[in-house]
Amino acid sequence: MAFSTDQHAGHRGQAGIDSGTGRSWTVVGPDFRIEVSEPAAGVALVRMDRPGARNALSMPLRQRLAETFDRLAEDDGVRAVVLTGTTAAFAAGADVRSMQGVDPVEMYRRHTEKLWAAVGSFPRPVIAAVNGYALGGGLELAMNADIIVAGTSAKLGQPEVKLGIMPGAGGTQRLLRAVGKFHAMRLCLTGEIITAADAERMGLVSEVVDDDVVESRSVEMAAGLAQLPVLALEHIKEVITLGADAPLEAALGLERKALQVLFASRDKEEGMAAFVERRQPAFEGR
Ligand code: CO8
Repeated sequence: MAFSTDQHAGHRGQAGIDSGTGRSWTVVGPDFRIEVSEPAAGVALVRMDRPGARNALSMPLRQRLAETFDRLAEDDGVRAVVLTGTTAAFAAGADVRSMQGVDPVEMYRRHTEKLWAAVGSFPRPVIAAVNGYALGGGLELAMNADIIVAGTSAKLGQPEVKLGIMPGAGGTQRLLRAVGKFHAMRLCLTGEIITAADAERMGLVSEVVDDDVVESRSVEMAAGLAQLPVLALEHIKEVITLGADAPLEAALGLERKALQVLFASRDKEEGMAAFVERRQPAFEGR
């Protein structure tokens, strides 16, 4: 299915395929679109839609998604991002058709790790709002977010083994770190697809809500984050992300240093003054 290009072009990231202005734009690919909107102040909602393929992550879709996150990262006014798909699927994995007949050198040259890094290293909070399938590369993408909100009907898993391959963009390692050896082994070895309730029990998702409020709940959470002091948010995210794989003493040192840095921020003075004076704080992001 081909999407038509919006004629009201405001921004053009790449030759004639982006349209829109400010914090709302649409990326139009050959068989997908990525819609960016600002549903609340400081919140970017990024919606992937590749109809007919359960949002399978083709290389063009991955590349444009990475560019979208790079562009959002440059905008200090974007305080939190909600990444979502459609009601049918967050993403059903890497595009299986695009991997048929592909050799190892081509797989290497795709450098998909760089594309996911645009999401994983986004400096401010990212919430994955998951409806439907989050499988294989789709679950790997969700695990690059900081918070996962899933609908009750969501289905998650790493089914790559059934294709004769294995996860290759964090599905073994991020999953291991998120849920521990025995759940990670079960999911990756069996390829079993689990429910949102099972995922919540094993700590793979942050919150499970009714399917029809996944997006609104995620935006509500992001809007709350967008009101908080951004330097504190960025430091918390950085310390949890980097600290997860560091020795405990080093990670605790990183935590202390980050806290000490925040004592140089105007928002720290404002937050504490507002508490003592029993008023709402007016954070500046400085
Ligand atoms: N890739 C390509 N096309 C897909 C994919 C996919 N991952 N998933 C679904 N589609 C397509 C189907 O082929 C079908 O297309 P068509 O109508 O033209 O035949 C269409 O989407 C609808 O799919 P279904 O008819 O199968 O819909 P159902 O609702 O019956 O089932 C499922 C939905 C359960 C999601 C099913 O489609 C499915 O099992 N999909 C594949 C899931 C999967 O195996 N994902 C893992 C892929 S491998 C991976 O992600 C990691 C590889 C490691 C690489 C890392 C770096 C590149």
